Amino acid sequence: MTQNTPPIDQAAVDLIQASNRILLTGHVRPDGDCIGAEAALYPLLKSMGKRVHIYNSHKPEQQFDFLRDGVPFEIFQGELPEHDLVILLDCSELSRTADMAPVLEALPCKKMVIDHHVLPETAWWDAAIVDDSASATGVLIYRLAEHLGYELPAVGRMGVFTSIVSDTGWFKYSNTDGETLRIAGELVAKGLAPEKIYASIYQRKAREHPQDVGKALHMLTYHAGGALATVTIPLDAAGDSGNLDSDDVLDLLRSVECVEVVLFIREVEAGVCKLSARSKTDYDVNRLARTFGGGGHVKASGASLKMSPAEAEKVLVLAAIEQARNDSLPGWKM
Ligand SMILES: [Mn+2]
Repeated sequence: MTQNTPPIDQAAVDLIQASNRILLTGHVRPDGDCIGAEAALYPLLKSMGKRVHIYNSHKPEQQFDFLRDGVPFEIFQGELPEHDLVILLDCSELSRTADMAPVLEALPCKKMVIDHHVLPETAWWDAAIVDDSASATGVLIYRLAEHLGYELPAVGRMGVFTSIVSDTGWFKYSNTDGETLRIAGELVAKGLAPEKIYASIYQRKAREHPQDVGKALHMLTYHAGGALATVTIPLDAAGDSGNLDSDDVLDLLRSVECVEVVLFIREVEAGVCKLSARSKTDYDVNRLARTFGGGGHVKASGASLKMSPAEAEKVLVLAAIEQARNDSLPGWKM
């Protein structure tokens, strides 16, 4: 453990130990951190003799299929089996599970949150393992395994590593701390092959992928003298906005020297836009996303906006510039 690592909350450990049937879930369109944390927690709980199910609103992307080895990911289809405990991973509000939320809420069982995002003001859960300074939810699972003296099996180790690399941009972002690298080092020392995970997650794109990136970049606009970049993708005539991984565009735009903040806005259904916001400076995109009912981290946040893509871009750009003005950021030409 690093010096500032908070201890695992004993109430959370007690609740896990007292529960026999445990359901794991996470946010919609689960990312590598969410899927990785589930793949790590599943065998840990199984080894404790628990009956465990994983239910998500969407199935894991194909790029994470190496985490399916012995880990049954089920898709929510309106009903959930009975449980003693639901553990919500990589988010802290049931609404982030979309369609599952009302069903989860109605379950007469205990609820736990394991998350590293900035938390909502009211703690509605029965117990939690939370630390918004942790680089990934997978780090919290690794801490829990360490706390319990449990050795993660290969799939669990790949789960934690996938969590970490997904949320640190393969160790590039400022959340890459000593603990993150220590854990990654321990996983590699135990036999994990980073290049295999890299190839699976990042090097299996479809042949159309480069053209999709090209198309998205046609929608690039700079604002505030170049400190702010937006890429807005509306639905096409067929009602599709592609399935481009926002990071493919966000990474590229962050590489531009003057750019401090990138907003990737995609219309996911008619009149509903999903925002992915990234900052490479001290600009707090969590604050920006919260203005629109979203949230996340200081440097990576998201939100869902019920408006047209043009309207979403307009209000987001205005709000982003307003925030820069309030904070008197020098790089922003207003
Ligand atoms: Mn995460």
